Amino acid sequence: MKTRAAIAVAPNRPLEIHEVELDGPRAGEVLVEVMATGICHTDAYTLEGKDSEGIFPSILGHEGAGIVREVGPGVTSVKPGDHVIPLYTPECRQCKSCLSQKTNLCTSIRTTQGRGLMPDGTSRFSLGGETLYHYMGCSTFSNFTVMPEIAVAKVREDAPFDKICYIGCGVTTGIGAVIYTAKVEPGANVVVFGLGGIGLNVIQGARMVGADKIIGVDINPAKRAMAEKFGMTHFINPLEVGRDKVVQAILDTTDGGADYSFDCTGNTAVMRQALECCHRGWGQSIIIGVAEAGQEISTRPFQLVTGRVWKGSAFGGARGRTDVPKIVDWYMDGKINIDDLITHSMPLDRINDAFDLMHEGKSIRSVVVY
Ligand code: NAD
Ligand code: AHE
Ligand code: ZN
Repeated sequence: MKTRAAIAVAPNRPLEIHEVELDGPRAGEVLVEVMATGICHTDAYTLEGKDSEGIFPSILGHEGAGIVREVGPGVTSVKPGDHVIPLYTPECRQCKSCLSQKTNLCTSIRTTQGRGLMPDGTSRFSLGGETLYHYMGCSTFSNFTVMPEIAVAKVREDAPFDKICYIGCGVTTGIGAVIYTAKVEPGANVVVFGLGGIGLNVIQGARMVGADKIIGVDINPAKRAMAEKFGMTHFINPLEVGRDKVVQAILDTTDGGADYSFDCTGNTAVMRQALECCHRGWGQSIIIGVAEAGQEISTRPFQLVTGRVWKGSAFGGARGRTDVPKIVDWYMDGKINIDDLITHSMPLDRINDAFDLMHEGKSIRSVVVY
């Protein structure tokens, strides 16, 4: 079939809208009509050529919601008409990782996914005979896409696509990092570096679990008002206090250091500050931000010897097929706020505007509605 898609033709070039060819679902796969997709900073990072797994030409996008239109042979868990959220972290429930119950990082199709291919090693997308590669196993910047059955979460049908698409990455990543990865307890002091589409969801998760102080750190003062609305109690602008004084300011505000900190910037210097602002003996720092290929983190080992813990979190530690439908329920029950974080909406033709708004610091989340 033909479908409209935004193609990443090469690094640092605007996405190009084309009618592309899409082959139908093979065994274990489903055809999804994408109804809406968010634009995450990770899409921008890959488009800028910073992703060691970035492949061109490809169809980016990994924060979508849509409807199953066709299923391939052997598919049993979803049927045409089901509403789904594509999962860049699938949940096969059979691999060593899924069975361990120690991680959400299902490994069953990770190798082909990282090469821009479906699990059988081929792409379903092409243009004029040239292969177009999938992205994070999702490619939601296409009106129709093909997904492995294990990489879609079936969700309730009364939830609006233009809001719940954000649960496909940002909402789950931020809230999940608090509740599944860090397991923040009531009364804890929390610091969030980077108050964008992810960091604001960390703040909302911290407020949900009853954190005490929620300190936000961002170089863009325009992010302050929204962060306060979502539960931030203290704001630090490194450009005002001085980048080298951020850690001390947090130690002073928290009587010795944060119980939990979260990096939502992808900046390795910030990641170091996020670790070093943690309380001696027990403070945990969770890396969510994705750093450019080749970057490395560093600190004095003494920081770890004295009890601070450095962790990472992908997709908030959430098990997609199990946890995503529950998060959709939380939204529909009014327990979490998504609407206020979606600051911009546009048709696919204007998707490049979403990247501009992100880089200018003017949006939290932009959503393309097909
Ligand atoms: P965003 O652009 O919406 O937000 C980033 C925020 O960080 C902005 O408010 C920006 O002003 C702030 N910032 C940048 N440099 C800073 C600095 N030096 N100090 C303080 N604040 C700074 O991006 P986003 O969509 O929220 O994504 C944030 C990061 O999380 C990205 O690196 C993205 O790739 C990553 N991410 C990771 C996962 C995961 O599963 N681990 C999931 C989604 C996104
Ligand atoms: N491809 C990159 C790594 C990118 C990365 O870390 N992605 C996160 C999700 S970001 C969503 O916005 C993730 O889930 N990582 C776990 C995984 O298996 O990819 C690289 O460095 O090669
Ligand atoms: Zn994302």
